[in-house]
Amino acid sequence: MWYKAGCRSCVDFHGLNVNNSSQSKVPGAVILMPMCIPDTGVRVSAGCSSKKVTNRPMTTVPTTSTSVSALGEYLERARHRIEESLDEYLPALGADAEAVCPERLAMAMRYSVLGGGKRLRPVLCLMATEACGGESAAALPGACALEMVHAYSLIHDDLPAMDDDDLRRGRATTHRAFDEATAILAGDGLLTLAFEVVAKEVRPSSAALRCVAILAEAAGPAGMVGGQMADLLAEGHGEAGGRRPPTSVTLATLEAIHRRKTGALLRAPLKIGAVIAQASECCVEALDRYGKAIGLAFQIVDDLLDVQGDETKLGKRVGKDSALGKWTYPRFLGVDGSSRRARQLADEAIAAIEPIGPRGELLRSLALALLERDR
Ligand code: GRG
Repeated sequence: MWYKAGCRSCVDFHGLNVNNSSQSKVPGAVILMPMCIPDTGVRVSAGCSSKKVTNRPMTTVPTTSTSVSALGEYLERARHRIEESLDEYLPALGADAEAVCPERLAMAMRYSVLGGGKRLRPVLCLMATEACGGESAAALPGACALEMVHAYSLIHDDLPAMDDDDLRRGRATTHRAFDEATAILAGDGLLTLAFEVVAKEVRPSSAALRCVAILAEAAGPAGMVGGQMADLLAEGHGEAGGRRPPTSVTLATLEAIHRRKTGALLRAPLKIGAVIAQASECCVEALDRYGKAIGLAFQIVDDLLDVQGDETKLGKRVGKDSALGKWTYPRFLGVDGSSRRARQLADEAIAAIEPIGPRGELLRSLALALLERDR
């Protein structure tokens, strides 16, 4: 749970613990007051304007004083909708389905995507759409595509040639549950399906085209894949695939690696969500700055969890980074320095969406909540 001693009422949302007590342990955390906005179709004006005027918030639109329980409720409902949509987009099982996708591949893809996870990237996408006055339903295809790309990256990252992990989301990694060839193909299948879903389901087609470009850039050589390669090289992965002693890495290099490896796919949902809402460039840019800051903060917290986290809650091995002598934030800044840097980035994220006004309240709460996650 997020809030430990003294917590009066907590909701545990897959490690994004949310507390409706006003005594948050996060300095400066805001208290959310749920406020229902009727489905008037009228846009509530914020600093940035969007073309879209439809308005059907998923749960509540918080005021400037926001309760953390509103965030918890939102996250629970969003996760449910995302998982329903993922289930529909993924290849089906059964005799008739075999003609479309081999059952073993469908099973491995479904196993990898539907087996838990915080659904942070799709949630960010839905929140961004709503923050720009759009309908979350319109963002579901983009949100699911982001989760598919994320699941693919985890499958491939866990492979023996990469991190060689046997535990993910509290159960066997895909190559352990199936086999390596099936895991590679499940990852490939998810990556390509993600683009199919965006191209076919995001409307209008001009928005779909833009989303394809954003997702490709975030996932590809300039983003996640490039970051993964840079990380392997920094850890001493030789050109011939062998290991050599790790190179000397500076904090700036580490930051550049993480901004691509983890940060890019956490930044993309904000931009995709804003594009789907047909938001003004001002809103797109504000949300992009938010995504850039929380993307890095998320990785710093991940490094901290590898030092301080609970393996059972995390559902993956801990202490691996330090055991392997990996470059991490705690190694450069220590635990306290890393926590301070994460907090600084969360503050940057919050400041970035100032122009969005009250509609950005859930995103503000989420930025603080991510600092306290325990998985
Ligand atoms: C192999 C192409 C390729 C890319 C791998 C993202 C990545 C690049 C590797 C993951 C390594 C890792 C565990 C990084 C730490 C940050 C991170 C992405 C954690 C997992 O994301 P969560 O915490 O996972 O959102 P859940 O299970 O909640 O979805």
